[in-house]
Amino acid sequence: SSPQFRTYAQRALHHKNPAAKLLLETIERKQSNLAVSVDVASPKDFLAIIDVVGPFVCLVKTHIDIIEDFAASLITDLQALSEKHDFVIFEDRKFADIGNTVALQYSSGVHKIASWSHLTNAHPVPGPSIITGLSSVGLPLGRGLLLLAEMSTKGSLASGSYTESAVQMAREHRDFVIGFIAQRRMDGVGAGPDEVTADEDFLILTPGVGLDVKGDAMGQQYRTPREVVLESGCDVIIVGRGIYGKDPSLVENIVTQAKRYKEEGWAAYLARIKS
Ligand code: 5FU
Repeated sequence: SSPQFRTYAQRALHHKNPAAKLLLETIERKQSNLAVSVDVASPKDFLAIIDVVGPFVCLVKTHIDIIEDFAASLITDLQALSEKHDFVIFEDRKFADIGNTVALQYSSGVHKIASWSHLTNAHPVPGPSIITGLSSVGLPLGRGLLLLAEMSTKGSLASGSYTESAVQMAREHRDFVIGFIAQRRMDGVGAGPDEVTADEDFLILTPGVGLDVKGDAMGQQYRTPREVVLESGCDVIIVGRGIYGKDPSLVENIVTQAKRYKEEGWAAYLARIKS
């Protein structure tokens, strides 16, 4: 059967990549397919939000280059929260350059992403060499890569044959590419019937999730957890402003929203595996 009708626990057994295994096991352990995207500039707010949502999420997604006055101690604090609350870390870096450059951007510079982020992602636009570059750094560390097969924004160019090529690239690098940022399942996309192996099981992490609004003023589009997980077969819902809203100091509201999205995401998953 398609992976979308299997439990997260069953799927964890069949993944060899340590980051994929960790994510699936964490989802099962915490009964949460909710990821929170913490897109705030203040390091203090960043850590405070993560500490508050930590109990409810399987994964925290970062844009580390948003943080003002970045200090290496922030990473130590983030890792301590990841241990305390049992969540996976995903730096949403969206690499998009030649293999040699992305390998340096991933390992070095101010942020040294590979040293702390279990998952990162890349645009497939440069072709397979971007995977070669990133895997030279990430694979020995047990990291995993997601390819951006689709985007949530209005007018996205990542569609049709571009999306199909992204899936083909992933199929050829199953050790490191564990799945996609996409809006739907990618099982069999772009492949003839003989090309899809029985054990093909890509993780689908999906941004553009919101319960109260349909989008923002800059092209973002939101769908509900039910549409994303039950109807489109995605595995993880990624929620940013829907959870921390406009004021990161409103702790009670953040807790309420995190619980709400966690429950909606899990109910959609339970309905999916029953169908
Ligand atoms: F790849 C993508 C995409 O297609 N859409 C996105 O929104 C990534 N994102 C990220 O998810 C984006 O950079 C934000 O960090 C987050 C969505 O935040 P929101 O506040 O829930 O809209």
